Amino acid sequence: MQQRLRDIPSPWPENRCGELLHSYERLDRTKQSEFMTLHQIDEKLEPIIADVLRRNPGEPEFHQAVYEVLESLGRVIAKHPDYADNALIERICEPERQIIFRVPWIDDAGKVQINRGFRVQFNSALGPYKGGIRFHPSVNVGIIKFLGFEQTFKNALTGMPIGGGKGGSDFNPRDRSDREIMRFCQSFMTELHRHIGEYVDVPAGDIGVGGREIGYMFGQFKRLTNRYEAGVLTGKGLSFGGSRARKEATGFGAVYFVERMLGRRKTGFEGKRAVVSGSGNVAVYTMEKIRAFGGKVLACSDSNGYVVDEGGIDLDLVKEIKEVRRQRIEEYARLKRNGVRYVENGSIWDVPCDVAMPSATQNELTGRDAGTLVRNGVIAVGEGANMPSTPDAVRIFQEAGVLFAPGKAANAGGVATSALEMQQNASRDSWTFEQTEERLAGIMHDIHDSCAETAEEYGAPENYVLGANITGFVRVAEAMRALGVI
Ligand code: NDP
Ligand code: 2IT
Repeated sequence: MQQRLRDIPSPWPENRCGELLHSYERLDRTKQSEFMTLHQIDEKLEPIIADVLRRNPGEPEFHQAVYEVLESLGRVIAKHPDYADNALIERICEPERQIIFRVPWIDDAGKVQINRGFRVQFNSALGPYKGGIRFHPSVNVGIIKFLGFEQTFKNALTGMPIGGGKGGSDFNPRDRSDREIMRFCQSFMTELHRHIGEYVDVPAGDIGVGGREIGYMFGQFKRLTNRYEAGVLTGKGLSFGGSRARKEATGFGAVYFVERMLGRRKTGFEGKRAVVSGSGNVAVYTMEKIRAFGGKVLACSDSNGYVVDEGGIDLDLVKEIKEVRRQRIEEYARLKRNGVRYVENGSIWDVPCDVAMPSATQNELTGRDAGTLVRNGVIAVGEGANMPSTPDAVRIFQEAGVLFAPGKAANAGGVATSALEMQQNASRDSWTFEQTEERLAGIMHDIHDSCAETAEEYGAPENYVLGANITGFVRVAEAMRALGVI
């Protein structure tokens, strides 16, 4: 029997739309239809959301990701009711395969450590599963499922032949020696290698996984399989089959997207003040491209705090601190005293700016933060991270008329360039930086334009959330229909 929404605990206690979703059953008929209109939720979709909540308990990030996509699909179902046939949407919400495994390794003190490894192979309608690996203590199956679900639509938006997947571990790389990182990566790959392959599933990096970790994992894959299968992982170093511009691609791509979005309002980054959260791979190259487009980045952060540099963030210093010394961002303020402020445990979104680019992690920008940004006159928000804005924050931006680029569209440049790396590996070729960046820019412009066109087609101009969700969904749905009940 189908469970009702009221029987399921609210997945996002702090969120207005989470509360609304939870209390839907208690509203009278008029209020229920107001809710439906507000959220564009087709009545056929409500039991699907209820089922996802019931069948995936304790996974609030996965609930949130599914809810945010299904919220956009009401208009598609109204126009093309057949997309709701044959449990197509239910199948899209169910991962094809979920792998959970033990990762034992030995630390530098000789002590045996245990972590949990995950790979969720979400959807392969468009191509082999593709998506990053995250090493962070917060990782659990719900987080990997949310990321795999998002990845499926993101990858569809790139227009490349790649399905969606995600993996990771609750391993905390912080303060671990290089040898410990290597031993962990080798143990992780010792299990993962049986589940991946050039035509099966192609992992890459994400939080806590960069070129160094991909190198150790590729080395172990090669050793276990006795195959130089370059296309099995992307984000590789240039010395062993990596693509130029992959490291820069997510950040650069996000800025290309936002620049084009601003262009529709006859403006651009030139002369704008930007705030970029995080100081990892995505954040660093987002900052670099903003500067190249004539903008000034005032602040960046890590999980301990944020730095504000009114003179504009000194990127060489950030790279030195984060990529070479692997230290905390607080070090920036220590090394560069003049005009620099370090704030511990505050919100970086309190810093007034024209463009905000959250590039750290999920739900890092709340409704409160969105309110502050709007009051401070923000004109555009581009998500470099995956789902960094809470549903409340997204609604506040949209209601205030702020241009809002959702992660699955704005940060797709990373995975798109991974697909370019796969192309180079398959043809045993190696392109120049310029060639690769040009392809990336073209892909980002195409993603922007197709999201904008879809939003207009469905009567919601400038609603990039709707545009991205519908475009991605339709591409996956069309392929799934053609492949039969799979
Ligand atoms: P990195 O590990 O290189 O950097 C992550 C940054 O975010 C660090 O500054 C980190 O700070 C900060 N951060 C991580 N977790 C938290 C947290 N819980 N609270 C506050 N800050 C946090 O990762 P990436 O730059 O690769 O990834 C950033 C985001 O971009 C993620 O959402 C990822 O899924 C997304 N993404 C990444 C792509 C890629 O190609 N790498 C592609 C598309 C999206 P600290 O060092 O203190 O932990
Ligand atoms: O979230 C993402 O898109 C990534 N972490 C990159 C995935 C990839 O396969 O390059």
